[in-house]
Amino acid sequence: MTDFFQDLKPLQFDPNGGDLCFRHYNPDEMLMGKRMEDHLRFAVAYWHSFAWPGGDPFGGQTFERPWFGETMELARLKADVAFEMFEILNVPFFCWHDADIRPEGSTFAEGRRNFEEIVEYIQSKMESSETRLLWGTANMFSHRRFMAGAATNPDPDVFAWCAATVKLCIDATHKLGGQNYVLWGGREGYETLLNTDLKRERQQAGRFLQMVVEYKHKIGFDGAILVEPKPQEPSKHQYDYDVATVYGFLKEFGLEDEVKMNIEQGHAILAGHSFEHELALASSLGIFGSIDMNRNDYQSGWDTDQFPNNVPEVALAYYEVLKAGGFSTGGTNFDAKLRRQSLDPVDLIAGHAGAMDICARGFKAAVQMLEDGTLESMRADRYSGWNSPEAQQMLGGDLVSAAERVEAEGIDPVPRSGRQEILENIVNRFV
Ligand code: XLS
Ligand code: NI
Ligand code: NI
Repeated sequence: MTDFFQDLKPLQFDPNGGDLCFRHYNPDEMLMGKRMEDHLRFAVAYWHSFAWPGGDPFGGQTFERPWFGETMELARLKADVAFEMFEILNVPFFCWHDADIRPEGSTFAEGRRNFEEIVEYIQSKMESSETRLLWGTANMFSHRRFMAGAATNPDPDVFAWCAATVKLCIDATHKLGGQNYVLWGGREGYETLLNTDLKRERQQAGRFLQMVVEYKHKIGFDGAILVEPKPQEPSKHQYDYDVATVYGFLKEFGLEDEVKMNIEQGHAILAGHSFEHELALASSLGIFGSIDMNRNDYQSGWDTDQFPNNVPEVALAYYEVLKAGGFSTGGTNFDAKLRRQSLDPVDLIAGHAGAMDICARGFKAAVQMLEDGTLESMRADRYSGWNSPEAQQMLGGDLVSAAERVEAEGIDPVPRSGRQEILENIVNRFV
């Protein structure tokens, strides 16, 4: 045991408990025939919780963690503390980037050895832990070698480095029993079109993703490959802009049956959408995978990665997740940072515990909305005209036959209320 969390004990479900307990998240509560834990599949993000120093665009490190530094001993200490936190939170999953868990090393080979050694260490920790790996990913955006992109870099040596890195990270994800592998392309975009061959860069990104899928099949990794869309930041423009853009990209490269989406709440907002829009669209396209449940501050307009704290928003998101059939390999990852003044170990616990409670409340509301059925029956009723044989035949016909019906049948459409206020009032009964 480290002494980082001192005497903090694993949190219990207690609706009337004190500050450090779950008031709503009850892992064993049965909802729609399944335990709440198995519905929500919470994950801690290693990077923001254990590797992020607390900087913002105007200032650097505020957190002083005993494991900060680039040695293997400190990397092991970091893993020890991480697994202690997983136990305190009783969280079923975690996620990492290569850069979060190992010292960089001065050559690729040294970095690889560091990584492989720490992956072994994490594997040994997982043997005595309930917490499993939701996904692994590669950080191909922080180091200066990636400043002009990763797989989309004008320099083929960077492409090679990326290939070597992703191969290593998929191997490690496979070894640790990870359920997904994520690609988020923070630098896969551009700063200015004046120096960018957009066509070439998209081709490189497409070929890279095909290579990732080919490798997954080659080694028999049966987890899902997920792309995480984000419109901009750090790049001015990113190719994985939003779900619709990524779907077009997947179709172009023949990957629409191989790759699914990891959708982040804050990224949806940055793209000018709602979270539930991105979820509903991914679901309708058959590419819904997993979620990063962290929000942005609506005033600051950048990716502040805060823990969720808005039950109605979360409820509408889980409503879409449930309509998509719930998670299979995916889960609810908190890709969330503490605020930089939240210096204490207890802040890390409170941030996650509060987020888990918010999600539990939102999820329960979503279940009730679905079980109540009014929203879905009103939606079905709105489209009920399409159930008639004439309407269905029209879709199989052409413009001419549709046009002929108008006069032959004396068609004169009668506008109907969309009932938005009534629907919003219904949602309000549950949240
Ligand atoms: C950044 C992304 C990142 C991915 C993993 O905005 O959300 O944290 O989830 O690389
Ligand atoms: Ni993000
Ligand atoms: Ni994310």
